[in-house]
Amino acid sequence: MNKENIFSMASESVINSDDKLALEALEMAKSKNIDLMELLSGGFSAGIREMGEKYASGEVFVPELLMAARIMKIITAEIEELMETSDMPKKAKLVIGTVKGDVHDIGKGIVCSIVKSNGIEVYDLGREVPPQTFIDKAEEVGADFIGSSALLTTTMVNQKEIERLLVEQGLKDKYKTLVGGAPATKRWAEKIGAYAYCEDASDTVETILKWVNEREALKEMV
Ligand code: B12
Repeated sequence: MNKENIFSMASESVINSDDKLALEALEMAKSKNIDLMELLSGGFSAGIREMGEKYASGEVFVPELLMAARIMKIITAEIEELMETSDMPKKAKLVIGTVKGDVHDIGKGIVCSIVKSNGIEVYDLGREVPPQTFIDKAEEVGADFIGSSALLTTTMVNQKEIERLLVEQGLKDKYKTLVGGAPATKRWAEKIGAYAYCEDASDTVETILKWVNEREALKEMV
């Protein structure tokens, strides 16, 4: 079985909510030394995205989405465990969560796994997180980044609220804010004054590591 077939198998397992097939695809990918992060974002995520299209066209409903989401959760956890990097020196700290009113946390979960596997310390606040909680946690742990995920056009305003609170509390320059989720865009990030919009998990890693490298270069200069 080639890489393409394994990716289709992964996608199909999410569409059919088939946990056995999902784990089989994972085993197969492992035996072929396929990059598991790629399998997660290219294979399994393709399945959940297709479910989104089916939902939008009225072909499937919330219960089917929930079953597909369960497969994503199982697989993300499995892959994260395989990528365990607890002894890696930590390069930066990220506080992350899904904003208040929003329960979509699959994408955030993927971001957490991939970011962690690149040596970034992650504090995951879960979902339906009030704006002030992001800031309180960042203050508590001395974070570098605050990342918020929003999947609904009605909840993305909470990303703006985080920016407003940071300004109000004189903390705007202390943290780099990252916004993500399907309705977020580069334009939205600019409009609300966020540090960056990240399209996906690898974009998030790139953005954080670029900042880490710039900080290192600055340290060397002084
Ligand atoms: C699965 C799903 C659900 C599941 C969520 C389960 C879970 N635990 O997450 C359930 C069934 C619970 C659900 C519920 C609802 N959903 Co829903 N759901 C989806 C669906 C199909 C997939 C979302 C997903 O997981 N995508 C896959 C991941 C991998 O992609 P992602 O989230 O975009 O994440 C990537 C990037 O965005 C980025 N990223 C994400 N977060 C972050 C954060 C940071 C900091 C950074 C840097 C990057 C980043 O990196 C990720 C990985 O690459 C989408 C369709 C879609 N196209 O998004 C609809 C969708 C988001 N849902 C929708 C709706 C309407 C709802 C409901 C209101 C339905 C209802 N009538 O009840 C409820 C809302 C509940 C609530 N209050 O939140 C609409 C939203 C419409 C809108 N414009 O607002 C969508 C778009 C479906 C549609 N086409 O209509 N949903």
